[in-house]
Amino acid sequence: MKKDKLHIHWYPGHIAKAERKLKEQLTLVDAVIEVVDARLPYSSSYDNIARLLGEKPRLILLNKSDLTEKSELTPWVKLLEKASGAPVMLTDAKNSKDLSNIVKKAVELSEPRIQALMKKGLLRRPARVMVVGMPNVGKSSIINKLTRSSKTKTGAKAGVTRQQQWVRINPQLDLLDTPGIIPMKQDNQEVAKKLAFVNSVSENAYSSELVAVELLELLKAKYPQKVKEYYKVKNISLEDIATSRNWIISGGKPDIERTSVYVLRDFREGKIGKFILDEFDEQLEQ
Ligand SMILES: Nc1nc2c(ncn2[C@@H]2O[C@H](COP(=O)(O)OP(=O)(O)O)[C@@H](O)[C@H]2O)c(=O)[nH]1
Ligand SMILES: [Mg+2]
Repeated sequence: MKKDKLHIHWYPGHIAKAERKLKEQLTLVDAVIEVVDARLPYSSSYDNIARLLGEKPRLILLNKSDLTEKSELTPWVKLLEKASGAPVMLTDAKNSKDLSNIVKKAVELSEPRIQALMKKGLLRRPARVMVVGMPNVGKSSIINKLTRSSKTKTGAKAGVTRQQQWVRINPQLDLLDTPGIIPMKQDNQEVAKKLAFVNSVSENAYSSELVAVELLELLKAKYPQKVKEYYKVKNISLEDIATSRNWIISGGKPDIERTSVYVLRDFREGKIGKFILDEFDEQLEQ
C-alpha cells in the first residue's frame, strides 16, 4: 500500500475569525461551560481558553463519557481540575435526561460576578452563561437538553456587533442559545489527527484512508484486543479488516476505501469499544 503522509490542513483565516467571534461572545457572559470530548480530554480542550477567559469562571464537561471507560477517565478528571482550577463533570448528552447539576454549578460559578455587580449598586439579575467547545463535541446536544425544559426566549441583548438570543433556564440562569465554536489547537499535527478521528475536523481537510490507517495504528498500540475482537482479525490493518468483512472489489482486492469509511464510523459510534486516545501526562498544563 502507498505510504502517503497524513497532513491535516489548517485554515488560519477561519481560526482567526472563530477566535474573534468567541471573544465577542465572551464579553456577554459571567461564566463559560467548556465542552470537551472525553475521548480526548487534552486534545479537544482549548489551549487559549484560560487566556481568553481571564478571571471568568469555567465549568469543564467531559462529554461523550459514555464512549470511554469511567475508571480510565477518573484520573483525567483530577488532572484537569488541577491543571485548570475549574470544576470538571462527566456528561453523556445523548442519553442522560437530567443535566440539572450543570445548571446548579453554572449558577454557583457566576455568583461572585453577580455579587460584584450588586456591590456597584445594580439589581440582581440571572447569571449569564454560554457553552463553548470544538466542533462535534456535543455543544448543541447540551444546549438542547438544558433548554428543553424552558422554552422562554428572553429576547435579545445587544452584543458588540450583533444580537444574541438568550433562553431563561430558571430564575437564576440565562443561557446564550448559540454555542461558541473554539478553533482547533493550531499547528499540532498529533492533535489534529486525533480531532479527525472523533470527527471534529472538516472531512475536506484529510483523506479518510490515511486517517483510518493512523487510527488503527493508535488503537493497535493502546487497545489491540478490542479491535481484534470486534473485527475478528489476528492482525490489525485495513486489508485484514476488509478481508474479514468480505469487502472485496473486482480482482479480489480488499476494498480499502469502503473499509476506511466503516472503521472511522464504527469508531465514532463507539462500536469498536470505549477508548481514551490522549496519553495521560501528569505535566499537563492549561
Ligand atoms: N455517544 C454520545 N454522542 C453524543 C453525545 N453528545 C453528542 N453526541 C453526538 O455527537 C454528535 C455531535 O453533537 P452536537 O451536539 O451536534 O455537537 P456540536 O457540534 O458540538 O454542537 C451528534 O451526532 C450527537 O448525537 C454524548 O454524550 N455521547
Ligand atoms: Mg452544534
